[in-house]
Amino acid sequence: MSRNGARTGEDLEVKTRQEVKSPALYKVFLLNDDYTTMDFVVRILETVFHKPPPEATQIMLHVHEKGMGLCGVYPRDIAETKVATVHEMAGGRGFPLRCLMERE
Ligand code: TYC
Repeated sequence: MSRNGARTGEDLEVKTRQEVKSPALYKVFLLNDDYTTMDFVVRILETVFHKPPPEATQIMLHVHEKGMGLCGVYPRDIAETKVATVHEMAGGRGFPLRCLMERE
């Protein structure tokens, strides 16, 4: 704002930068456990995270061997929905599969 209260080019530049700020992103991970079947985890990766079958198998094996693995990166509401969907689908089948999200 200038001394006489009028908007300056600087004010407009600040406003434009705020309006295009992109939303925070969250990484969604699957955790390993001893009970969930490999087939079920692959199906979760294909249906919830839209991974093609060979990549879904690769991610599942990575989680099985290393303990956790990245499934995707999403805005917060989408990441929350994916975590909830995994827990609902796993719980419905009696599997203890866990999924978590972490701000990027
Ligand atoms: N460790 C499980 C088994 O041997 C398979 C598994 C993989 C479970 C990935 C969870 O996120 C997971 N049946």
